[in-house]
Amino acid sequence: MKRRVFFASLAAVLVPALPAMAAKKKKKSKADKEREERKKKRDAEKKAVDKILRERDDNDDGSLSRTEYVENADDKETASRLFELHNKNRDRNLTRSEIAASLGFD
Ligand SMILES: [Ca+2]
Ligand SMILES: [Ca+2]
Repeated sequence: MKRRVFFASLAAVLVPALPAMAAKKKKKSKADKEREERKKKRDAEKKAVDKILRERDDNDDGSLSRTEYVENADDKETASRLFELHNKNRDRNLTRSEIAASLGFD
């Protein structure tokens, strides 16, 4: 009798948990993995661009002017050339996407 009560209690605890356990064991699909990889890459890109902007974006407009880019660099001559190289649309600023590209993100 005691044993029956024990198993009944055990079942009462385990049965509601079964769907959750099954869900945890579910293997990640290829699409899930690819989605996670893209998210990781986006997060890394955002983090890297945010860091550059924190360090150099003096007027906090979310982009880098030539002055901000060059004046905050150690090697100003190289920075000047890099600004030209990465400023793809030839305007006055490096946008987030241009900064990301300059860091090797595509
Ligand atoms: Ca700026
Ligand atoms: Ca630009």
